[in-house]
Amino acid sequence: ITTHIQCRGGLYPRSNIKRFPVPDDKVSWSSEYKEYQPHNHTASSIHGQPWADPNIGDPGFKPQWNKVDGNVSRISYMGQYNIVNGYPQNPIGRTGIIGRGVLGRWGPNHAADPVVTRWKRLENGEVEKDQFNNKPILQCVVVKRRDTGDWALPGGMVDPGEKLSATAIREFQEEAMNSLELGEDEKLALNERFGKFFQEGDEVFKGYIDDRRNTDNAWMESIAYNFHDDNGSTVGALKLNAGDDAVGVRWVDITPDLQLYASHKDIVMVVFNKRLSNFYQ
Ligand code: RP5
Ligand code: MG
Ligand code: MG
Repeated sequence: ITTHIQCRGGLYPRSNIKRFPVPDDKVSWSSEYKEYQPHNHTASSIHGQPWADPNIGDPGFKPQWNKVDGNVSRISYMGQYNIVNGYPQNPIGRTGIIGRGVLGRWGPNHAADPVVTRWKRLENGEVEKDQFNNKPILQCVVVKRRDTGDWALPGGMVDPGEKLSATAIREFQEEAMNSLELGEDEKLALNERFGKFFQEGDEVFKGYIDDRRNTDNAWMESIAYNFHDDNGSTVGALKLNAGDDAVGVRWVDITPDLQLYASHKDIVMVVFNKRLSNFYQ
C-alpha cells in the first residue's frame, strides 16, 4: 500500500469532493468494509471528449476488459483486474471514490514517462561527486505540472494506437522542449540532433501509478524509459523549454530527499541505481 497514498488523501482533484476515508487495513478489497460509501464522481468535463470512454451501460459501448480493445489497451500491468457489477475494480484497492473522476478511461489509463538523465559536471567537464559519499551525481529532467504545481516526470497519456516509447519521447518533446510551438524546420533540426539519442531508451518500470486522479474504477498505469546522455553532449547540453501542460522545467539532482509527483520518485530511484552500477563497471 505504499503505492496507494496519494490516491486516498484529501479532496479529489478539480472538485470539492472528499474521498471516503480508507484506513490502511481497509485498502484491500478482501478486507470487509461495511460502512464504505464512497462518492460517485465522473467529471462532467470529460463527457464526449474524443479521448474518453462513454459511460458504462451506454448502448454501443462494449469495452473489452483485460484485452486490447481496438487501438486502446485495457490490459493492466498488474494482471487481470476484476469486473464488479459491470465496473472494473482498482487492482490495488479502495480509493474512497467511485466513478472515473477526471480520467478518460474506465480501468487502466495508460501513460508513458521519459526519464532523461545526464551526469552532473564541474566546469572543467569532470563528473561531479557527492561530497558525502563520493558517488557521481546523476541528474534528470523534471517539469512543473500546471494542474498541481508538483515537479514530475514529463510524461503523458498514450494516444490510441501509439507505440509506448513514442509516447514517452513525444511527451518529453512537448513538455520539456516545447515542440508544440516549433515550426516544421525547427522540428526537423531537432530530429537531426536528437533522433538517435531517443532511439536508445531503456525500459525501467511498468506498473500502477499512485496518482491523485485514481478512483476505484479508473487508475493510472505507466511505462517508463530511461534515455541517458552519458557524456552530456546531446540532450544534456540542450536548453530546456517548458511547454504544453508544463509551466517549468529543469535538471534536478537525484538525491534521496527528492520529492516528485505520484510514484515518480520510485521510478527515478530505479534509474539512479541502475546508472550508478553501470558507472563503476
Ligand atoms: C502520471 O501522470 C503518469 O506517470 C504520467 O507522468 C502522467 C500522465 O498524465 P498527464 O501528464 O497527461 O496529466 O500518472
Ligand atoms: Mg503532455
Ligand atoms: Mg504530462
